Amino acid sequence: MSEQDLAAETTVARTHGDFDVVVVGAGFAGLYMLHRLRGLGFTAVVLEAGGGVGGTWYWNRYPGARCDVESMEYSYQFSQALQQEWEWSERYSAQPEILRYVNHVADRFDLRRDVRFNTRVRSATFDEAAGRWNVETEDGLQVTAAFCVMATGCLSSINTPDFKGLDTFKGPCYHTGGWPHEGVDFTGQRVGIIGTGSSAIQSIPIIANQAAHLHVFQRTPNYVVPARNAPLDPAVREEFKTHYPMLRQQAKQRRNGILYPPNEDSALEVDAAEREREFQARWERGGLAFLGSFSDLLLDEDANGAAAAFIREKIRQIVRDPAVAELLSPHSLFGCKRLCIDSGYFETFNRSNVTLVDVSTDAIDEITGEGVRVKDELHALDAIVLATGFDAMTGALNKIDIRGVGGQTLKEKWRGGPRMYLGLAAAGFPNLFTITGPGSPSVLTNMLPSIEQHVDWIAECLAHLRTRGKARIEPTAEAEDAWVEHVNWVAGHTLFPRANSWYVGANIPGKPRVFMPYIGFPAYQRKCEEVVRNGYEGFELS
Ligand code: N01
Repeated sequence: MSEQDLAAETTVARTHGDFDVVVVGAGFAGLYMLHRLRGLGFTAVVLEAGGGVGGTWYWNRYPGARCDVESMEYSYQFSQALQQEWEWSERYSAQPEILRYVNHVADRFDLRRDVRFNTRVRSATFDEAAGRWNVETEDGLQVTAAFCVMATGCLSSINTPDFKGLDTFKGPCYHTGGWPHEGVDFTGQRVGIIGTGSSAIQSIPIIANQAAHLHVFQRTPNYVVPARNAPLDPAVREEFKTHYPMLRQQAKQRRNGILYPPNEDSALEVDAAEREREFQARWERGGLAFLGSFSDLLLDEDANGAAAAFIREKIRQIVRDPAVAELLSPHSLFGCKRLCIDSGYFETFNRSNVTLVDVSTDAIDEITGEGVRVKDELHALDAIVLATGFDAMTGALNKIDIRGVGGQTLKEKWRGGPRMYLGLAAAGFPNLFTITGPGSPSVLTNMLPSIEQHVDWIAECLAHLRTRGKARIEPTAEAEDAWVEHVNWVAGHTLFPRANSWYVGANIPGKPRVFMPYIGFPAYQRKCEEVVRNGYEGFELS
């Protein structure tokens, strides 16, 4: 079904009148939320800005876009039938396959009829007298519901830096997070890509293969480990399918909800040869498993430095020009920004049609009609790719005018950084939930189990309220304060907050520096369960 067909089809979604729940976003979170709500007999509508389902996988269609969590784990587990019938083709799925999967889920569970596509939410206002949320969209639609669930994604608000002259560039300019659906052919073109985060690292090898010349504008080099992607081994697929429930349970006990085996040893307690062996084994295995090489990589600066040195040595071995290798070598903390997973990234810099432009000390001065100017040098270009990331975790929520009790806006409440109880709800905003909001493990984990855990918690909470005849739920300010303090306390025992990452908002000028996600998926799940067991401790129900 084409997106136009889908959009046309969904205009029949009932959007007038009152609902039990309005859900914003039809990515993995919003779709599963709808499924759970229906199962419990609640009426719900989903409002989605895009022309189709899939959220991040709907928008991020840049060349090489691929998940860095392995396919057999990056999938829903709520339906045993679904996880048995779907056949992933590669170890790490590429964006088109994930989008096919999420469309399959939407069809299989008949979800589209309650989704209104091409509908961007402008505001959500809590009507205190009625105890309901009024949600308004940019095209003037008004929906009211007793509860509002924000399933707006952690990395969905794109960051376009304020480059002088950007709008004067004569050629096309693309953002990786909003790639044209018809694709882009760079054949014969001089292309400039700004940024060297995960999105750039995936797209650079492919664009370099096509373009006449690729200029990579790098402000900060990144730690990158190989994905070692390959067709999915049928034996691995079968092993998962046979033991899915057990493996899913095991994954939930891992710090980031991913199954790779963590090594509990300290990097400093083993000798240099053993350290090297472990790093090398993980390097050869590929993917995020490198983070599990030793238990203290993200806790101890010396342990961290050992992993950093190992990767720098790999870069020197791969990149032939020593000056380019040095420029590509990060000297920041390892793993405290999202670790990048590549397929041939460093090798790409050995190509004669690729130039690395260092903009670490001399920033990009301006973009002219002809290209990108750094100091006195103009890099003439036919097309520009902005791989400049996202206003993470708070960006999508702050774009919506969300008003709670007394007309207070969420944006105002979050002026000093996001404040939420469990990353699920905020004091002063009754009956509003966020899926994988700030203060929950979210982006530090495999997003799928984190999403399912939040959706299940919210669904069961709403069912509980209905059973008890309660109409309103809101966290207390005390519970919220204590949780925010706890999130900071845990982060403070790690190296994470010291890195200039999007986890702390460092990529967005003026954004308050707060470490936003919660470190520790198993402890977090236990806490959420305990809150329920203690009668929704920390919440006021009325
Ligand atoms: O964005 P980023 P991303 N001048 O913020 C640079 C997920 N993801 O889209 O580091 C020059 O990481 C910026 O430089 P610096 C994943 O969680 C997952 O790549 O700020 N450069 C940086 O190099 C990931 O972490 C997957 O100095 C400027 C780059 O732009 C997250 O999304 C794939 C600049 C932005 O990197 C975001 O990744 C892709 C300026 N003014 C994404 N402003 C997988 O699953 C910014 N930059 C594999």
